Amino acid sequence: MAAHPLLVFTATALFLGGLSAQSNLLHNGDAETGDLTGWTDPLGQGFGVNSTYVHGGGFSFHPGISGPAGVWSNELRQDVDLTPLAAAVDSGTLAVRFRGCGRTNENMGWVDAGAVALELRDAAGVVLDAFGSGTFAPYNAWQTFTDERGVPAGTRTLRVRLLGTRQIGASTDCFFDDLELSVYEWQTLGSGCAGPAGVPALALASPPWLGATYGLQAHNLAGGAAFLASGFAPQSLPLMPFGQGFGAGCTLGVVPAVVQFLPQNAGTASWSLGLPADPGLAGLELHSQIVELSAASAVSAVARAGLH
Ligand SMILES: [Ca+2]
Ligand SMILES: [Ca+2]
Repeated sequence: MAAHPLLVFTATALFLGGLSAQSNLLHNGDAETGDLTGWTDPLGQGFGVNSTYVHGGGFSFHPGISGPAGVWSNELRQDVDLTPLAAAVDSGTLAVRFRGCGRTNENMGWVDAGAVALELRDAAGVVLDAFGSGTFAPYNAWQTFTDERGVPAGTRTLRVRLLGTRQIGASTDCFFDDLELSVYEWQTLGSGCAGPAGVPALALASPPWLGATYGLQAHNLAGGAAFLASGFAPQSLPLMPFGQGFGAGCTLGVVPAVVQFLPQNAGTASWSLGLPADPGLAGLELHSQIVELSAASAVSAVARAGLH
């Protein structure tokens, strides 16, 4: 039987739940220290916490009574240093999610506008990308927001800004609570090992956030029996000695802890894993690799994804 040209494709998905094993990169994002610990007031125009309008726990952030009566702006800011993740940032494999709650109060047509912003800044302070919530509305009720985006190469600081503006009166009545900033990294690594359907590819179907479902999709499979091996450690084990038609360039890239059969549909296969919302898992690296076997054609393909 003629040997088929076989290539092993490796791909790695990396997940970073946080710096120093935290899933939330923000300090005191929920105001539950009862003060402004972790935050700064760059304008010096006043900001504090309150326990009257709270989304979770006992406190939220609130500009409140500050400055002279009339038009006034307030800001509370926190910078997160991404320097420890510079390699991932500059390889273009890091993504960030910013989420939380905000509330704009309105009285007799006067709006105390609350909004948040996320700025992705380089080492010189240049804003490379940004998210803005706009004024939280409808008024007088908590609103939730979520933003997800890739982190541009060169980003070194994530700046979170809580913004309040009043038109009249002596108190800026907008509120912020349960703010969370998280990152993950995902990437494919290595070269592929082609079977009759070409070089298999792995794509990220859903991001590996703690408390969410991490999903992968494999393409270019050849209709053989596909298995996904998952584990926490990489390796480089040549597969050719095991037979099954594996070529010389085929390696097993993960130390398997779990192996699952994956049904195929027209050359694609999906895999997913629910990740517990356990901050202790932050920084965990998960490697996954698809191995395709076919007794008839001895087709094999291997892919690897990881969670880091
Ligand atoms: Ca709170
Ligand atoms: Ca007011």
